[in-house]
Amino acid sequence: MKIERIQTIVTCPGRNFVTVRIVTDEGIWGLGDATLNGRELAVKSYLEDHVFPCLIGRDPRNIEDIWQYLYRGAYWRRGPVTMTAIAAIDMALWDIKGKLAGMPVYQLLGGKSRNGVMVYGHANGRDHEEAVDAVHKHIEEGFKAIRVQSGVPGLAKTYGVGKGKGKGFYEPAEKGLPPEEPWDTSLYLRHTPELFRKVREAVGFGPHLLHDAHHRLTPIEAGRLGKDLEPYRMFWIEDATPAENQAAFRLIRQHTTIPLAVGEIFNSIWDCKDLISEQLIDFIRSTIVHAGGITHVRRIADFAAMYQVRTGFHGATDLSPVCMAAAVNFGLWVPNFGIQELMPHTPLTDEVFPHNYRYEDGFLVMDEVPGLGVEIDEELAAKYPYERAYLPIARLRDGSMWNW
Ligand code: CS2
Ligand code: MG
Repeated sequence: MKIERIQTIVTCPGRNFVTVRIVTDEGIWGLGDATLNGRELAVKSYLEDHVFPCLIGRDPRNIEDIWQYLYRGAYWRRGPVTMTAIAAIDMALWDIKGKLAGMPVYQLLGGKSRNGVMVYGHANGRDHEEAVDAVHKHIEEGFKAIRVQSGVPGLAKTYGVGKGKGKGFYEPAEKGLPPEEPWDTSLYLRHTPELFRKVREAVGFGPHLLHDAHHRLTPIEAGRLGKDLEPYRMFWIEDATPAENQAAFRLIRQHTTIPLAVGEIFNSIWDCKDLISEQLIDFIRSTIVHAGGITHVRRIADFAAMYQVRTGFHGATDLSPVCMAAAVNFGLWVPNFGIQELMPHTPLTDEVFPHNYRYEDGFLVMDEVPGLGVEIDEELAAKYPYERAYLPIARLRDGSMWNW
């Protein structure tokens, strides 16, 4: 069997997605997600101009060899563009292998360890009251775990909070050039514990509550936030501080027992080796599309399992339904599963990417379908061409760049 044709499909049904389709000489095809928010076209070029020519004619069943060929053979290793490109090829090859074997990818990984993957939804509000309303709505919809973000009084706009009222579709990336938003850590640290006091008061201690600090705190500020949120029994605090310096988490651990989650911007096991082996985190969020595909994330998960660190995959709107299908397959199998993020795609996106996974009472479930269980409607996708869009940038009142 040989790889006969490979293409990228770029579409923007509300937000940009880059998808890879690999077709074999026996007509079996596989899909992979290659979407890197705000840098989509860089991955497209990396694939088309450098990777595709090297894969034509190769045996798609040799997933591991192709992974090593693209990682070691590139000479230049790691990084978000490279590892997203490798991830897209890897996902498509697992999709093909599942179809060849006539079974879902989770069966190839080792079968089901659970019947569904528990997800957390996004409850956000422009103020605490709206956020509490959004939490209630998620509970009504069966969510067992809810991430809560709210506007911060005194800040015009806060990351993670949509323009609309509470629940509904929120897209962090904005069309045009990167929006620059004011940030003030002291306001945020003053109001966030108050938010969770109100949420627990309103809904009790049943639901799991999560919060994303979006890399906006220094290690000691993160330690303080953790201490202040301890009474509210958080499931996790996410991206409390940037993790380039993995040792920074030692300081946070010294001050709080709140579970820590990190890794949505990680691209390889090297980004989290120390965080995991020193027990500095409790959940690893590096996900299939940005960390080298199923083949590499399986290594990260297996390594994490040795330290009782569980998976908490990133699942925001910029991870396409192709990545979500791969994540659900992975989540059904992985022994040290923790939780899966679920930010709803728009109905149009779901139409462009028909998929088998579905939400049921707080979980994502899927049927026994060969491969990843996702497709792309190329005709519909072609109606929505790429539109330049970027994630927001934070600046302090004095104009300094923040986002450490
Ligand atoms: C966020 C995302 O969902 C999350 O945890 O951190 O909104 C994230 O900022 C975007 O997915 C980045 O592309
Ligand atoms: Mg996040």
